[in-house]
Amino acid sequence: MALTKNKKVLEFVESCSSLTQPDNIVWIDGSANQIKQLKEEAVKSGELIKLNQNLLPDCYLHRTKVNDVARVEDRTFICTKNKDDAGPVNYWMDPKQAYELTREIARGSMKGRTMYVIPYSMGVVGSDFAKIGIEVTDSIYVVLNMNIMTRVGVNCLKALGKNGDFIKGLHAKCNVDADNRYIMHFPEDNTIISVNSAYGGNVLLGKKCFALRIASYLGKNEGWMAEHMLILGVTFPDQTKKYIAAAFPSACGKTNLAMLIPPKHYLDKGYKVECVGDDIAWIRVGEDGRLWAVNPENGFFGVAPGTNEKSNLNALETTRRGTIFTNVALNTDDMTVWWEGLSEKPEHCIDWTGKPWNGEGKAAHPNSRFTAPAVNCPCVSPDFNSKKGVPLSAIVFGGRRASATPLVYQSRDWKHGVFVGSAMSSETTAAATGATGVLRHDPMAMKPFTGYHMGDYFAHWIDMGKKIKNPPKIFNVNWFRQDKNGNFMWPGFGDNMRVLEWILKRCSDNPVDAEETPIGFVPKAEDIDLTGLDYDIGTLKEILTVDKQTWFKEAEEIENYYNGVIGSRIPDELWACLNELKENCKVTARETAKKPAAKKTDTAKKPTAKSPSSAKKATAAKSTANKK
Ligand code: GTP
Ligand code: SPV
Ligand code: MN
Repeated sequence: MALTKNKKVLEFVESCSSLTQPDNIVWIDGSANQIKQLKEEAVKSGELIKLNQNLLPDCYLHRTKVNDVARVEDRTFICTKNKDDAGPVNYWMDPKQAYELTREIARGSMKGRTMYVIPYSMGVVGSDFAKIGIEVTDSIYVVLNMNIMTRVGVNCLKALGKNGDFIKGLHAKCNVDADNRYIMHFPEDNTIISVNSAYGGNVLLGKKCFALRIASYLGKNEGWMAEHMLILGVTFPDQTKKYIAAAFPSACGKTNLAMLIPPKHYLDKGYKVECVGDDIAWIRVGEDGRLWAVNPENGFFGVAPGTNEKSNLNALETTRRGTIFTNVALNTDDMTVWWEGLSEKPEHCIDWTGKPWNGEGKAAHPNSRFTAPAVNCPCVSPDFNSKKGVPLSAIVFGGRRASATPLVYQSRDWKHGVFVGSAMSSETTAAATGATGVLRHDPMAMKPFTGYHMGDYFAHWIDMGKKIKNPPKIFNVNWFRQDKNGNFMWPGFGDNMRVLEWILKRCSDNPVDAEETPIGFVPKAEDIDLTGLDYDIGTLKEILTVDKQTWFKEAEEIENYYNGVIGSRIPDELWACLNELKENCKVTARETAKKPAAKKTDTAKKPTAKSPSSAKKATAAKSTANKK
């Protein structure tokens, strides 16, 4: 029975059911009883495997089809009337064509199946920040995951009232046919249609589809920001608190940083790190002129491989009850789960494809995941359900860079920070289909998630800066520098606290000193606390070094990207920063002679940047690379 009198909701549900022709329609009310029944049904049908209920109470394993294990960026479309509005880094399809195509695919596809109607809220139900969505789906897996990842049920319909608007989402699993898989976004209609997948980001429509792609578009028009960012709080020994938001591309360390356990001497002193969010932040300017962030989600859809007691104990603890595992291995001796990096290999296990594992290849898919409720997390922040969110002291960008990018550096100001974000590149990971380990541009970690033109997105960041009286400081980190043998040069994980401490010391009224380099401020090696760590300060110095020649090449690469890919909508402020970077990195003949070129401590003399417009002309004439 319909759970609302909201005509728009009823019409939407009716239009979905007349298209897909399900045998039954079930409204998800969010009650524990209904969820329990759905789990039982899914276990019966084989969609879920019940795990050892003593060791992992209320935990289940799900395996997807082998052709359906990650986001499909090349089948994800932004369907704006005007192609230009989707911009150069999104795939675009004409909305009329996209509706027709996906409707044809979905037509009659729920015959013999049940259609579930999931009312959900991104953000605390009824808060100023929150937005309601309705996802219609024929997958119990989707219902159960959405029930963990978002706030689901009748409350959301109540909050919507009789006339409220919502984001429409239709998911039809169809035959999970990769050749007819489409993830369509219609930002101008607040609508998402997903067909022929049953995996994570392709089908949990509240997450990347709504909370980033559609929300970024809404944010641009309404003056706020939807970002691919974790949010964490640091409590200092004197009990003051500061908050950081950090944008890293998929599978580049957000969940791990958000839940980090500081090294022992920090804990002994009284430091504490708490998790507000691990993937998405909705950010607004508060009345006090600061940026305030909320996490619109209610759970974690985290990468399983590499998660262990040492790397991320908090994540592991979070997954010990009420969790759905996707594409991990099944330890058949005790009906628990296993993945690479968790522990010693189990004696008997079934791999993620459902076959006995003989020790060759991966037992768990590299993009296998856990879906776990945020309330389970031992370090979840008391601000997790705060309606107004948390004030940000720092924004941190970061990516997976084997070389070039230092462990940490600070931008000179908001505009330069926006430039640093826009210039991000990172090596691709298993979170999306396609080759891994390929360096690609991923501005603000939003390349796959911006629902409009990337140049306008940069401009929106610049515009936001004008509205923030007390902006957070902007930094860039890189936990992934490698030596010539391919070993990581920084211990990472909990030890990243040492870098966070420096970042927050730079945000204090009495900031710790730093060295100015061509790309921004880097720490003096002795200002990174290495207490309790067996780590060579020489290595630290190496990963803090900014090599001018390397960065000159990097600047040229950014210029190619600006010119050849993003194009004319890039704001002048960013061209000015690019020119400044190039100027800063020009190596004089004398410097070439006494290589390696490194930090300059003389901050007084700054090169004059070319005027943005003349720079634009000059570069536009030069570059033809990277047209897409
Ligand atoms: P998504 O959920 O896809 O957005 O990924 P994420 O950004 O949350 O990444 P996550 O924290 O799950 O980490 C992804 C992978 O990077 C895992 O295999 C981690 O073990 C590894 N990783 C995370 N943090 C660090 C770090 O500080 N150093 C190193 N070397 N690896 C890390
Ligand atoms: C990511 O790829 O950034 C994820 C996983 O968080 S998914 O939800 O599949 O997008
Ligand atoms: Mn994550």
